[in-house]
Amino acid sequence: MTVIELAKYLKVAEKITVLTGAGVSAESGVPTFRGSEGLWKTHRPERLATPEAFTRDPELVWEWYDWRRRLVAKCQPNAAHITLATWSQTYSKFSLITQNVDGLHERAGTATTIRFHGSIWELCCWNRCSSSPERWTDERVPLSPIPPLCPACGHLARPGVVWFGESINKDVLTRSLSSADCDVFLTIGTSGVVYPAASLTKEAKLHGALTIEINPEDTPHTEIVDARFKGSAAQVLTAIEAIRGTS
Ligand code: BV8
Repeated sequence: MTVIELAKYLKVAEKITVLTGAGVSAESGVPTFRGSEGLWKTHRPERLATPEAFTRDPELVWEWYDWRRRLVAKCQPNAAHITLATWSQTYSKFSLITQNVDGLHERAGTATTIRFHGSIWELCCWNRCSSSPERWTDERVPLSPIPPLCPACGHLARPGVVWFGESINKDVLTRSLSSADCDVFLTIGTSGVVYPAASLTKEAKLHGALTIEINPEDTPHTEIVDARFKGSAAQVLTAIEAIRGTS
């Protein structure tokens, strides 16, 4: 399938769903997780992105998240985020499910982003105390003190993200599964190794959606999608929009 053919298909499609991963933010300067310069290169996931790691050393985990918050705060949405934001404002039935926690889709203007793994800009009470909201936004960079505390009960606060071994929010999972029933499902910038997010592409295929992958590398999705576009999210999406947006 060519970019022109996909652009023409998108022009007449009604329901579009996009699943994004860290690759979409790579061109904004946010390191991916598993790439050669990735976040996991110097930090092992089980040492930082699990409840056990947080129990063992909350300060180490918070130092990693604060470092990521400070890095992301200096980054800007790139052409991929901006094109997807345009689509979110163009299609009445558009869903964007992101595994990213950086908030760049929202900053680009995609209003209703389904945050599959939560947000690095939100905190929760580690004790889940009844006097604090389930999660709250705190965009201070740097955070102080580290580790931050729950303003209601004074105990530890935790990052508002989903760690390995933690379940996806039920409402988020339900909304994501129902958005997989669409005309076109695009999987963009994800290595497709983290579940259950990675199962959404197959879910869309089962619903009969046209499934598309945009990624410079092969992934487990590559052999199941209907068409793959080998390239960067910003370049491929810009090329598609140049045709879709004018034809
Ligand atoms: C759960 C936290 C139930 C926030 C993250 C089967 C079913 C269910 C669960 C499992 C299962 N098998 C295993 C599990 C357990 C586990 C899992 O999937 N493990 C994997 C590693 C095998 N899943 C879970 O624990 C999930 N919970 O299932 O609950 C349960 C409960 C108890 C026990 C079992 C099950 C929760 C997973 C959430 C983990 N949290 N992040 C944070 O700190 O950020 S995961 C982390 O990986 C990020 O969220 C990230 O989004 C996610 C996926 O990574 P990618 O986004 O794909 O990034 P990556 O670097 O890997 O790849 C980047 C890609 O971009 C590459 O392909 C590259 O080629 C491409 N790229 C690079 N540049 C560009 C580009 N593409 C386009 N343009 C470019 N310029």
